[in-house]
Amino acid sequence: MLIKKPDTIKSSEITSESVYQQRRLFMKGVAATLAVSPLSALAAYELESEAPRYLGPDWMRSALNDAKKNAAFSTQEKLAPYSNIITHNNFYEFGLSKQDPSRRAQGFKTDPWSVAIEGEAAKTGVFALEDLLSPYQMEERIYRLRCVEAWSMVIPWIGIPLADMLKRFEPNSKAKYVEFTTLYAPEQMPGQKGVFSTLDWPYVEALRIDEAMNPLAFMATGLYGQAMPPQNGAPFRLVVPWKYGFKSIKSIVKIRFTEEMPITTWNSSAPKEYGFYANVNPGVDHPRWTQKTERRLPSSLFSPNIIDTQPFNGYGDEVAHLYSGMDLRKWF
Ligand SMILES: Nc1nc2c(c(=O)[nH]1)N[C@H]1C(S)=C(S)[C@@H](COP(=O)(O)O)O[C@H]1N2
Ligand SMILES: [Mo]
Repeated sequence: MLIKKPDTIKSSEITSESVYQQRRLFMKGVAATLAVSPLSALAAYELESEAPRYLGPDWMRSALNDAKKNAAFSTQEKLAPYSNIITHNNFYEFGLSKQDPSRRAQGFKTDPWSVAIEGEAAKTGVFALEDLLSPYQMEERIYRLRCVEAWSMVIPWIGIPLADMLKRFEPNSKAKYVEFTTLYAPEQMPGQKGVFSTLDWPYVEALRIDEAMNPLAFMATGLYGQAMPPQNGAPFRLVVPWKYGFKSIKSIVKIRFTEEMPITTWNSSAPKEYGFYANVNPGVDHPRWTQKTERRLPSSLFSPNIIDTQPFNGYGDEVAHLYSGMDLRKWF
């Protein structure tokens, strides 16, 4: 994000209309009015034949397939096409351009996967991802994702509420923050290797504990009825829809409960540009991007699809109370 200039959107970042026409997706059987209804995730979206399939490990498949659609955490807005979600990515471990992750992450090894739980909690240790996820019913939630670069898309994620997972570790009264760390594996992640690297690795993000426990905060293991593609942060990633996308850290290997505010990657790299809170806020511009509007993908030169940005990305009813009394211009 540091490398972008304000007035230039590279044409390579704007997916052409023809791509969408070639790759139209057909949805079937997803109308749901009940609060929670079966999704049969792997069959819910009929992807066009050339779309890559991400099935995930055997143990995850039935959990994904049994995912329930959670209508309380959904939206009627148009989904971004699958092809768009899996080819327009920010995942600097695999390169700086939007297309690098989908090209370079395909061999990324995501199974077996383990996650270290550390810090201010009664139950800590290293857990196999399978054991972390197996107690929970997976659900599908359709969220807006708003990048600080002023583009956004609507994505149907599959996963579990973050709070449900965190509570199981019994965080203690000193647990004021939750820190998340991405895998460090330069032999697999070319962006982590030296010279062209813009960030300190591994990538780290964090939430205040009450943010992490908010019902909107989500751990995703899939999208569009499939397992999480590697370029989107397989095998599991955070999704915090009311914050800029950089908070939604991918491919997590460590979760740590802390008393002090953790040092996070983008905040420490450019503290005047990327705040710790990073709540979507049309009232506070980034030095290089106005945050008043956003380009909702799919967008093209002829149909840029610019829309107004909403405070908290439209999730104010659910989360504004977390910040009552805080000056959000200061705590941006
Ligand atoms: N580990 C890691 N997580 C990351 C990033 C990254 O570079 N590395 N990029 C972030 C940014 S800036 C955005 S906008 C979202 C993009 O998620 P997507 O590619 O699934 O759309 O991932 C976030 N999570
Ligand atoms: Mo982003």
